[in-house]
Amino acid sequence: MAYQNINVEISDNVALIRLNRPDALNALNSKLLEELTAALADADGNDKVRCIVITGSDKAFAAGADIKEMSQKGFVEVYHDNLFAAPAAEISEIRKPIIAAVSGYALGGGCELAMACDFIICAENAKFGQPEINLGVIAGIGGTQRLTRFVGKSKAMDMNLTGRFMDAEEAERSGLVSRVVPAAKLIPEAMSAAKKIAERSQIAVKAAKEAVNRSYETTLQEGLQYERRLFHALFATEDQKEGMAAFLEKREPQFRDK
Ligand code: CO8
Repeated sequence: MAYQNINVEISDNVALIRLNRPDALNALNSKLLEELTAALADADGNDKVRCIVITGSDKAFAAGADIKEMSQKGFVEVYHDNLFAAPAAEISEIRKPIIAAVSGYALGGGCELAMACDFIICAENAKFGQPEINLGVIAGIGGTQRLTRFVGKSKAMDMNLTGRFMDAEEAERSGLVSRVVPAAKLIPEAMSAAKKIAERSQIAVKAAKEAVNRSYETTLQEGLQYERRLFHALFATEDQKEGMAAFLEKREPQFRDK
C-alpha cells in the first residue's frame, strides 16, 4: 500500500513509522489513521519486523485529531460511526512492541496515541497535553484513562481540566515517558532500544508485553499468577535453554523464537 500521510522504513528488523502531515502538525485525520493502522497491522504480520517505532516531525509528534475534519460532525454521526473506536482498538491489538518517539507537540489524540504505544521516549522539546477542553469536548481514546494511570489523578485532572501542557522534564518525573534525550538523539535512541528488543526472543518479548498490559486489567494477585504462568511457560521454549546456556558459557545468545 502506498502511503500519503506516513512514511515507513524497515531496517534492522525495526519498522520506523513516521507521521507525515507537516502542514497540519501531523493532525490525525481519518486518512492518516487508516494508513497508520494498516502500516501497524502490516508490521505486526511481517516476519522481518520485530519491533515498531512511531514518530512524527521535530515540531510535532501529532497535534491531535484533525479539528477541521471533526468540527462539522454531530452526535448522531460520531455515535453511529463510533468515531475513533476502530483505530484505538486496532492499535491496542498489535502484539509486537511499539515505541513512541516524541518530539514537539503530542496533544489530544497525539498524546493518546503515544500512550497507546508500549513506552514513550521523548526529546527535550516534547510537550504533552489533553487540550480538548478548550474545544468544548474531552479526550476520546485514553486521555482521561491511560493518563490517569500513568501520572495519577491530580496531574491528569489538571491537564484534562485546564488543558495545560506538560514538558519533557515533568513528563519523565511523572512517569509518562521512560527516557528524555536531546532532540538530535531521539531517533537513534528509539531505534537502539527497538533493535535491542528485536534481538531478544520474540516469544519472551510478547509474553512480557502481555504480562505488563495485564497489570492494568486485573488485581495484583491475578496479575502475579498470570505472570508466573507465562514465566513457567517460557521454560518450554528453546530460547530459554539458549538464553541461560549463553549466559553460563559467557557468550551472546542466538535466539530463534522457538
Ligand atoms: N487539527 C487540524 N489542524 C491542526 C491541528 C489539529 N489538531 N493542530 C494544528 N493544526 C494546523 C493549524 O490549523 C495550522 O494550519 P494552517 O497553517 O493551515 O492554519 C498548522 O497546523 C500549524 O498550526 P499553528 O499555526 O496553530 O502552529 P503553532 O505553532 O502556532 O501552534 C499548537 C501549535 C499549539 C500545537 C496549535 O496548533 C494547537 O493548539 N493545535 C491544536 C491542539 C489541539 O487542540 N489538539 C486536540 C485536538 S482534539 C483531539 O485530539 C480529540 C482526541 C480524540 C481521539 C483522537 C484519536 C485519534
